Amino acid sequence: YASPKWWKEAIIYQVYPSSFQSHPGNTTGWGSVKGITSRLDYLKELGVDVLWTSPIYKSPQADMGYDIADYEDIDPCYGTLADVDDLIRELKRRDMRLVMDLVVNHTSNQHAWFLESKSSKTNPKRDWYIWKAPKSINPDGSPEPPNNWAQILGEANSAWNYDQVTGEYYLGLFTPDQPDLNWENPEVREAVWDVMHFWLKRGVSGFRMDVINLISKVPSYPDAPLILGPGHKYQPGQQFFVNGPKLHDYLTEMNRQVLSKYDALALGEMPFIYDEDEILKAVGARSGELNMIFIFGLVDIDNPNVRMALKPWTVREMKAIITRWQRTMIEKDGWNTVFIENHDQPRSVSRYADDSDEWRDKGAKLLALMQTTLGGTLFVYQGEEIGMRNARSGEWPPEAFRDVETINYWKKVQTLYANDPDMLSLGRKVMDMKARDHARTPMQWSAAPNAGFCDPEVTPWMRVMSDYKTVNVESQMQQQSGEDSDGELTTWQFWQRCLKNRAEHKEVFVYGDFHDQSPADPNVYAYIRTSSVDSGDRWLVVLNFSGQKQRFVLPEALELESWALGNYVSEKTPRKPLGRAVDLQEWEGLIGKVR
Ligand code: TEU
Repeated sequence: YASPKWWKEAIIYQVYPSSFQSHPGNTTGWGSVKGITSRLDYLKELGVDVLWTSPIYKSPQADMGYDIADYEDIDPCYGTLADVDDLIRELKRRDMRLVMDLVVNHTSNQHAWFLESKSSKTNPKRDWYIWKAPKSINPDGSPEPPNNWAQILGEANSAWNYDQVTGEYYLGLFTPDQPDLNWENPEVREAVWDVMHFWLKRGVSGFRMDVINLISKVPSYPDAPLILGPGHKYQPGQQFFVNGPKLHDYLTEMNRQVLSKYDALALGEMPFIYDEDEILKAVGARSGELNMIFIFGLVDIDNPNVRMALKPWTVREMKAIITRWQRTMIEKDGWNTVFIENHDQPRSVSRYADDSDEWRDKGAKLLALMQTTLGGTLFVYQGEEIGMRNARSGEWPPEAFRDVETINYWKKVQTLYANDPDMLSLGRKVMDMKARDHARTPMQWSAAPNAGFCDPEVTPWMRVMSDYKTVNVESQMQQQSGEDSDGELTTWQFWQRCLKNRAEHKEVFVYGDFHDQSPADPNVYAYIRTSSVDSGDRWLVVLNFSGQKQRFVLPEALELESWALGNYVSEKTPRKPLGRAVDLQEWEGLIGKVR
């Protein structure tokens, strides 16, 4: 609380532009910038301060805009630069801000820089990307890639792509459509700084920097160890490009050349790294690099070595991960991000709670209570506020998936396990549980055709989830507590209430101290948040992460003053007693003040 900042206190809402909101008369089936602008009052009412939009730049959309062909223009499917200026103006009018995605580990293979780079070995931009000669030539004349690294979004394939014209390979860590930029080259860094100035001068308030910890590669490009099983020629090379040797030099330079000149948010996405010292180098208060990063601990909880696979996990592990980063950032003067959803992850209610019709609402509210009472900057992903869930198991045929990662995954499974029905059905299960598309379906605004996402006669680019008639913004905002209901808030109304509570007690929930009260309990997560100012306000949070009733007993030193919020509390349900023993219903969550 000693160093308050807008980006610490802000509620940041992630908009996935293709699926957020289209506008009347738009026949593309895609969301648009105009559509986003039309929903600002809605977001304000929810309690949002800042929008982060996933990429809207010109792009062939090989990876939904994370393949950028022009950093200084908007893709026609989303609108125009003038639409963005309008969005920024309308945000400012409401005292809100825009944060844009900055994808500069790689560009699209259609970016002018890459087209030049690949045109000849002597082109001035040749060295803007990472080109290497084949490791060897096979007896049949075919070349072998420089090393065995696998693509991140298609681990059956090499991360190196052969170019017939110049006889060399270029690196594309994610897909062949996303060639990696060569950050060793100072001209590349200059070009990136220019892009950042361009948007900051236009009124953008900062960036979410896509895979920013992948920009420095180990220059010898060694082979990766064998991690993936039989049938996998290529292997994850993460240890050779995650937080590589020059990362901190580049981030320091970025800060000096660009960020230090604006009041801008520098938010780094940093997958594949869990090392405390490495992370603190980037987000320590005095690091001079980034303000905050997305740490992947929690969202990787069910990932073995690659994301498209399953690993069992326990609530106790989940609690330990959250507690670890809450404590670390407090003790070591860093800064947390609080998030459990984004466009790369399945829906949180399906993953961390129970998305059955019976428990979905309680589960979504439980997650709202948890997130709005954790320290750091809070992120809400579109649809999370109404408890949107994954497609039901088996509901989507394999062809329904649109994401390149899932398409590549299903291809691999079919190739490797064509005659193994068990492995094929396991593959389907992985898609049902992990596919990124679960989070990319159109926002459910109302019970109107296409869920109010686009005009009725237009076909949306991605299928609308089948439950939109019952689960949508309009009905959840309108429902009155009164005679005919039991007075319970809807998921949306509960989120709004929780966000308000956080905003009213920032010194506790955003900045305060954090102490786990139940590290050994296999189901209940209970913690104390203590105000960072002299008042010493203390709040208790008790969350039952199970579908069974549980009892939590308050530690001796604590005495409850009052319960403030709970996902079972309603006008007709009497308040919980204030005794030492807290009896919890299935998926029940409560917060209260401690004396
Ligand atoms: O994601 C980076 C990333 O590593 C993951 O979250 C990724 O989705 C996962 O590892 C795949 O298994 C970012 C973007 O958020 C993602 O949408 C892009 O596809 C990726 O970078 C490439 O730009």
